[in-house]
Amino acid sequence: MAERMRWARYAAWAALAGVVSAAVFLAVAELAALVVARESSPILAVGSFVIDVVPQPIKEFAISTFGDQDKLVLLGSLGVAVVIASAIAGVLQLVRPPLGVVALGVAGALSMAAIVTRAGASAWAWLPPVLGAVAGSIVLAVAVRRLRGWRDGRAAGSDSGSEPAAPGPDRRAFLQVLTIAGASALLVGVGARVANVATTSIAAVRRALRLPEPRTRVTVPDGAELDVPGISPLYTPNADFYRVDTALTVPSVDPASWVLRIDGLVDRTVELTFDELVGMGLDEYSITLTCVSNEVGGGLVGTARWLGVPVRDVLALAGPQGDADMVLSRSVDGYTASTPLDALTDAGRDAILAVAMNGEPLPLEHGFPVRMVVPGLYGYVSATKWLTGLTVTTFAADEAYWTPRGYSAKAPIKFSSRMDTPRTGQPVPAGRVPLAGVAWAQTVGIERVEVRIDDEPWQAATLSSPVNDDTWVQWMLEWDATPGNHNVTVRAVNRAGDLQIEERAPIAPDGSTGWQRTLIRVT
Ligand SMILES: Nc1nc2c(c(=O)[nH]1)N[C@H]1C(S)=C(S)[C@@H](COP(=O)(O)O)O[C@H]1N2
Ligand SMILES: [Mo]
Repeated sequence: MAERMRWARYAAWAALAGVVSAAVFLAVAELAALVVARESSPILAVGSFVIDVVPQPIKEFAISTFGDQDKLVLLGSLGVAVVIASAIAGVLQLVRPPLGVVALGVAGALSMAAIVTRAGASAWAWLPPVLGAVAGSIVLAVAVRRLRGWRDGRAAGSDSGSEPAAPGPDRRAFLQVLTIAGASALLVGVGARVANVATTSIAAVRRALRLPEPRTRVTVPDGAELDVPGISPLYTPNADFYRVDTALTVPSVDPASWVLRIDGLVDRTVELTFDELVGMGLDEYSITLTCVSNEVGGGLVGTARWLGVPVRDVLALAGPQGDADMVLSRSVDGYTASTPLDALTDAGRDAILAVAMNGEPLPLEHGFPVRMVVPGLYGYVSATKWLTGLTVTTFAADEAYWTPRGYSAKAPIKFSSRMDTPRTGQPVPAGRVPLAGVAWAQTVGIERVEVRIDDEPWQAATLSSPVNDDTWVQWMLEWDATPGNHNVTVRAVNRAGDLQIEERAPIAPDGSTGWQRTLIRVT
């Protein structure tokens, strides 16, 4: 009985030694991460890895159960798992050395695998988990050796099993190792993590970023914005701008280490830093961006003033070769888009690498620090965010992310029009009612917007003064609304004289078509 109690006591000390060793592991890894590779925090890397491998239904369950606390719950569970596993490793080291140290080594190898396989891992990312595992193993081995000395010394020195008069040197050494290692791990680990977050949070980097003044600015003519309540503003505030991407967590890209690689069918491969890019000179462009997934009347379209550099100037540094017809742009998260080479090189088209949106550096979720924006092409074939590479190639040789997933390799924007106000389900009082919205035909421009009430003749709407052909225009029509239900239909004519397509088409494979028809109740 006393024997078993004694065993439990030493096992408990060994478990504590295991937990302290794990704390040393994590603290050393955090410190090393701060110095050599800031993204290689083992806890966060393993957490992200778990998020990536967990099946979608479990993800949805977690989100519906824990709401936006889901990531906190994940990290908490991970912490509990680490404590339990490391306690077991401690006991193992006591009863079957060196199994505890082996367990720590395995944990180090697994976290290293989670770290180096993350998109964007730097060259030294493997080092922090290795250093952490080595330090943790040393602490575990030393501490448990002392613990055994304490246990065996007592077993040998006391035939009755009673307490010796004075604590043995091994007991004192064991407690010292544990206290010092535990306290410094806590201090160093927490300190390093806080310092890491405080100085590398990309949000902080973005806030501190100062871009050079643009050489030119967009001239917004008088009358570019109509004064109608409920109409889309000419420039969509960044906070309201639609967001579409495949990224589960917003990628963190530091402009200080950002490099754009231009390769493929080029005379020379070129690598461009962020400073070199903006050093080419920034100009301001007004461009309306549209998503292929935008349904007729939908909200996946927005306009911004972008600061950027023409893609053709950047490509020219590398010298695209004659047989190329496509540029495969690549994001840090592995996403790719296929853009016809001539859409990027045509002197008449303002395809840009954008670094700012509506007067500030690109918001993180809109591609910080650099994205593409190409007038006249849907976002999925042109507007790559968190851009890291341009490969000059051919449509025959390469395909982009969405191509094998049911969308066309090439996708020019189908020009369209939308009514913003009034909305279905928003009854309006009889009398003068302004009908208003936006229409876009990037690279061509909008000639006319027409509105039809029920089966009455089409009426021409008033247009705002266009900023340029790449920017949507606003339209409005004063309507003498009579009580009852009315159908309002909108269509546009572009500057080439084409009428907006009436026939309905779904978003796949290359964008929706149809005239928006809205039922308005007049009271
Ligand atoms: N890296 C990356 N870039 C991307 C995407 C993506 O999934 N990943 N989606 C594209 C699509 S489909 C569109 S419509 C635009 C949307 O840009 P926004 O989110 O800034 O509005 O980004 C494009 N760029
Ligand atoms: Mo899109």
